[in-house]
Amino acid sequence: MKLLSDVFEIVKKRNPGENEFLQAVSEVFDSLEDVVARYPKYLKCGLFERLVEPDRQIIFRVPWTDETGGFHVNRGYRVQFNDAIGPYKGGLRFSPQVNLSVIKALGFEQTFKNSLSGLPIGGAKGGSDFDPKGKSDEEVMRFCQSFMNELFKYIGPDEDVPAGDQGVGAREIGYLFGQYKRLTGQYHGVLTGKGLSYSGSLARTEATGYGLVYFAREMLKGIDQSLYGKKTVVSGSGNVAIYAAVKAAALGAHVIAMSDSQGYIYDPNGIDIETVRDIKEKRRGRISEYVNVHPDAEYHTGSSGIWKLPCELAMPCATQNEVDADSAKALSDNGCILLSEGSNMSCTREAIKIIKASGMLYSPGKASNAGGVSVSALEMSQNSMRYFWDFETVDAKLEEIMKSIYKKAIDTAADFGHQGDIEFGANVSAFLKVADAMMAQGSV
Ligand code: NDP
Ligand code: 2IT
Repeated sequence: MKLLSDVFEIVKKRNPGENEFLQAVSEVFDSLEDVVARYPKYLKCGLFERLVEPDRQIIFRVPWTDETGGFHVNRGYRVQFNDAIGPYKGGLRFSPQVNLSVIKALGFEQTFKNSLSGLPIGGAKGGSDFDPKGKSDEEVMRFCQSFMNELFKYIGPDEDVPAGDQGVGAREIGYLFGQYKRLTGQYHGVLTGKGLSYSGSLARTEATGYGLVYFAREMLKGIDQSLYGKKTVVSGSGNVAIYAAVKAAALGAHVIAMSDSQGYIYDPNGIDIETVRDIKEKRRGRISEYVNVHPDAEYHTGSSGIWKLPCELAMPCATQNEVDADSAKALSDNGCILLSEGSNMSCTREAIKIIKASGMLYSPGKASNAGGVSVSALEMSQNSMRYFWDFETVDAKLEEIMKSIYKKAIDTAADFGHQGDIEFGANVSAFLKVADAMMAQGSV
């Protein structure tokens, strides 16, 4: 009989050079040795080989023209990873760093995250190597329309429901939705993260960041601590980072630093989040502009320096592998007690090992950033009902979902003798649900 390590060797051979994807698979597989020992049936029936192969990978040409009539071609992706527990669900990322490996890694992660949410959604991810930075609204609109001209063939409210991610926010979702509607004549919940005037959900914008902080609060409760008064570093200054900082501050944390892809700001007085929102949400500017409004703050070029700042709570909310071994070591040396991932796959494998060995609390993105997709699923529910819930109702559901994910992870970890290991508990609990659904449906 094959071992899990043999399966991983096959994955490596079949997906050469796909480093991000291999990283995501090995992170999950490392937690599953104990599952295989307890339940050999999964290995016997070849479930792991099936789990690591996406159901479908769609790659397409996206031609568009710029303001001057110049012609461009980007590459579009949609990887429909696994629909064992519900229709495919997951975001779209527009960034020059996008490639098949990144999208497969994110789609694989999404399958487990969506399982943890407890809601009936399968896993997918998509996007393009298009960079929305520096483009006019009209250029972004033309790109989104061209992207949807192909994508619409593969999505639907009971089939596959994309949403936002890096580089895809309310503006892009609006253009994508408009084009889907034009092409199909259908007005339904085929995308989430829609504007509030056209069937979006209240609290979706805030959901990932708020959910991250609700999750961190549960982790801290586990060691009889709270966020109150804790020096907190939040990397990034996009959708996830901004609402993580808002909620952390509302619960009494002292948020001292944020960043963007070019550098970070340190404000000993506490980050003024309204200034950050004005720069990043309203003007799509650079985080460096913060010091023009707050001269006591410092701006440093290079984003990774943010992890050298002494802090008690670290919430990476920018991108994958933003915390490497050096950064993890600096955090633990400086007395940080918690790292909770807001971005997907924030930490390298080496960084996770250092963080866990140091005794810091650690949560992987698939658990702690699941608030975004959870409220997306609530948006789907509201669209199906042709109804809406008020902000407090959605926010209360979000809070309950984050608490339940924490409990699932902690209880599963304890059940397997890995007390307190949230990464292990999240991976195993998420896996068991997906695996059992696949077996029940005869897909193995
Ligand atoms: P946004 O595009 O809104 O923001 C991304 C932020 O990260 C920007 O501030 C960007 O800076 C910064 N950034 C990008 N690359 C780097 C880098 N290499 N170093 C430092 N900063 C960087 O994206 P989101 O906030 O939506 O997504 C952030 C992360 O959260 C991603 O990993 C995403 O997959 C994950 N996530 C998002 C969810 C959502 O609902 N949106 C849900 C769950 C997870 P700049 O302005 O310079 O580009
Ligand atoms: O990584 C993620 O969970 C997201 N980008 C959100 C996906 C969604 O469908 O809301």
